[in-house]
Amino acid sequence: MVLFSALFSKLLLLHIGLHLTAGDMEGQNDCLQEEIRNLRTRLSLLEKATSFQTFINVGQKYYVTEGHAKNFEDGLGLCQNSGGTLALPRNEEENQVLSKLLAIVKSEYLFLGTGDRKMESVFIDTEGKTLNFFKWDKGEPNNSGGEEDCVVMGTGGVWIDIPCENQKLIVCELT
Ligand SMILES: [Ca+2]
Ligand SMILES: [Ca+2]
Repeated sequence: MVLFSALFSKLLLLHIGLHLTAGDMEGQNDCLQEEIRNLRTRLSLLEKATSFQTFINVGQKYYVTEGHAKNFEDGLGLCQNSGGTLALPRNEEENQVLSKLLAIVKSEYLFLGTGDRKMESVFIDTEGKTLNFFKWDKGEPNNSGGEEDCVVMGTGGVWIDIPCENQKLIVCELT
């Protein structure tokens, strides 16, 4: 009887052990699946970004351009068709990287994905949210002539409000 119960305990422990191992493997499998999903997402973003004439990476974001100059509205449509939106740096690092792209393509200005068309002096992004980061040039935004509701980045990464109808380089951001 003692022997039987010892054997039974051993079998029980073995049984539990096997279950634990199977559970561990399942957990590892989930981790691997998750990792593969993340890699696939990053790969398809990379493939999309590298299909543009010029692209530059910062964090999880790519700034991309085909070198076209358009007005704000047309630029916005162009970026939306690419599955992105007009470039808008959210911090100093992103601003520096975007200004580097401007230098690479030898352009003077590029449109940013912000403006104050809805309410003067309230600059919002393309989703209607207010901004936490700005890089205004000296004396900007000045809403010159009462008709500057769009924003460009100029040489050195400074921001300037200009009329939305001006044609400037379109850079999109992909995330
Ligand atoms: Ca304005
Ligand atoms: Ca201005």
